[in-house]
Amino acid sequence: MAEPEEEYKAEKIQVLGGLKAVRKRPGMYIGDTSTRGLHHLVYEAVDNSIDEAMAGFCTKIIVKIHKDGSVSISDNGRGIPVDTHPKFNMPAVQVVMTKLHAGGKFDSKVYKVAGGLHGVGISVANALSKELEVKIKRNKKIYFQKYRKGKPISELKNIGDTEKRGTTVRFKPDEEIFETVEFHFDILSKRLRELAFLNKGLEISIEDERTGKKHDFKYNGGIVSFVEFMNKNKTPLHKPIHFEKESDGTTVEVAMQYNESYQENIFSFANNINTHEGGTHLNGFKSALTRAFNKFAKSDVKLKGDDIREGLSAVVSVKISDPQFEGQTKTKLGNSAVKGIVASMVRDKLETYLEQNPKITNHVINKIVNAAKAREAAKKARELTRRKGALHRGSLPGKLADCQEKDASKSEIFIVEGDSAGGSAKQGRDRKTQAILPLRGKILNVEKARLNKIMENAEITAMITALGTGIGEEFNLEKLRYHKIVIMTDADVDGNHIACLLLTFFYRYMKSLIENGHVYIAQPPLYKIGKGRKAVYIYNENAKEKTVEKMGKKVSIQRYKGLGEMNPDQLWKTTMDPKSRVLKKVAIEDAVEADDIFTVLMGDKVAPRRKFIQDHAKEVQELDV
Ligand code: 0RA
Repeated sequence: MAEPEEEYKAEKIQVLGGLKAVRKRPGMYIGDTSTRGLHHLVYEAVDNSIDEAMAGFCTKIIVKIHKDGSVSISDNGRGIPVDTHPKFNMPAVQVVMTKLHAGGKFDSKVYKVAGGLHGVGISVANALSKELEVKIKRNKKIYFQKYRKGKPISELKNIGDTEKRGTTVRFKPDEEIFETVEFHFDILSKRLRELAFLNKGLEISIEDERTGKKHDFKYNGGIVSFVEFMNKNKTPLHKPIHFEKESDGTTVEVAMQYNESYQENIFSFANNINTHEGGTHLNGFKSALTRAFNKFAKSDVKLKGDDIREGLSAVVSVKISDPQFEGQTKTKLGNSAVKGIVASMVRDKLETYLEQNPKITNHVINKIVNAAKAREAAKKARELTRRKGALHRGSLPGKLADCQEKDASKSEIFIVEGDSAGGSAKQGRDRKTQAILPLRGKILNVEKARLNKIMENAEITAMITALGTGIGEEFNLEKLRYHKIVIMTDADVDGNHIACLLLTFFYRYMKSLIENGHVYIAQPPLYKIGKGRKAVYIYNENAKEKTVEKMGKKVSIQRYKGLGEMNPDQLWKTTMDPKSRVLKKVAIEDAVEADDIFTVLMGDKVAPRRKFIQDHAKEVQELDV
């Protein structure tokens, strides 16, 4: 670990405001007060330790979820300064904990994050905590201070001696503020793993004292390890390619590796923040990629970006001093200069690489040319479908029972497994707002086919036409004819498989439908429990026991194996009626994991699928009862 070079001066800590405002309007500072906002508190604290690591003074971060519901974040950095801040006449740590946006600006190597939700400071976690304790090891001493709802309840005390250095912050979120105060190991673990990939060599561990679960992350390969991780269940075409360059205080790092699949998988980050909406760094990368490959392809036809990125897994990470975050979720990098910096670096390095590795270059270019041919064929197929459609009435598929409503925001479509359930759904529905599209048998597994093959599948083309959005380059969310797309399948193994196939299709080819919250899964009941004239529908196993107990003896239990066993009226009441139904909205919580799940479950490698099913055997059994 590096020695502290500059002596700390308390007045360098910048202060922007008080904490009252944070408790009054927490959403302004952490986004919301749901599970997401709750976990954001931990990220704020971890970000401080990461800053300390990026400055070269910290090598290890430990996050613990404690039995009492609190969480602690420890690091072995320099320790938050404890000397008196001249302006506030209190220890610097107290300024950091009680004043909004207080942070140290010491040297240009410290990349602070401006705007967005990050970087609001640990004081926000303090303001929103029932209790917070900070312990600092610094100057051979141990210091301690405790707060309640952001206010100190004791002075900073020297409580012992030590040879070590570092900071531990432990807090218990305030249940007056948050809808839930339960921390999730998996949510924290995913983000910490990502941070470990992005900060090579940094050790990050997470431990859950409630369950004994523990993960240790340390990746000496950094984002190269990240790309290997992304491709772990795919067949790579070469070893990962890695570039890194620093100029004028901007660091650009890229790792990329092609695999045999047809999916593009690029993650971009700015100052460790996942830029889900992309931005200038991603645009720079894509444009350099297109130029470099076009320089090397012998054909006179220009290769298109989409074809060049087929089967590519990549991570683009930039660290810059004044990032501008834009977009709906503030995850789009806006700094215009970054595009050119990334593009020229990637072009330069990638062209050299392609020149020096002709075998790999040929292999990849072959794949790109095949992708281009398939895309051309898909385009023809699309035109054909369109022309064929135009010959029939309107251009909607024959088996679609459309709704009367023309306003998409008030319309729903149920994609239903099988003709018989489709028939019940057609009879039971509210025909004003609900359309029904029955699917015959299983749709094509899109994980194993290119778009041209997919376009030959009648069930899929019917679905694309019904939705109205088009697909591939033509996809247009504004043309979506129904804002709710409901997948309705039997609650058995086959039904699950069909739902998975449909989800894979949406995820791979119409991802923004999922990202914009348009895709739902219907929850048909598993049982009907009756007694006399009373009947209760049961949607999960737990509720079954409870209900039977409550209703007493002599109850009749009917188990529904499929949607077809319900008459139209029952199907309406239990599964389709907006007043009483349960719909599950499909959301992508973690893009790396989502890609992996689809690859493993729907891809062509058998061994990882078997392992996944064994690992998840319990859940599978529950689905399969
Ligand atoms: C300001 C200045 C210095 C360190 C820190 C803040 C610091 C903050 C946190 C928060 C969690 N862990 C942290 N570690 C360090 C450097 C002061 C010096 O020159 O020693």
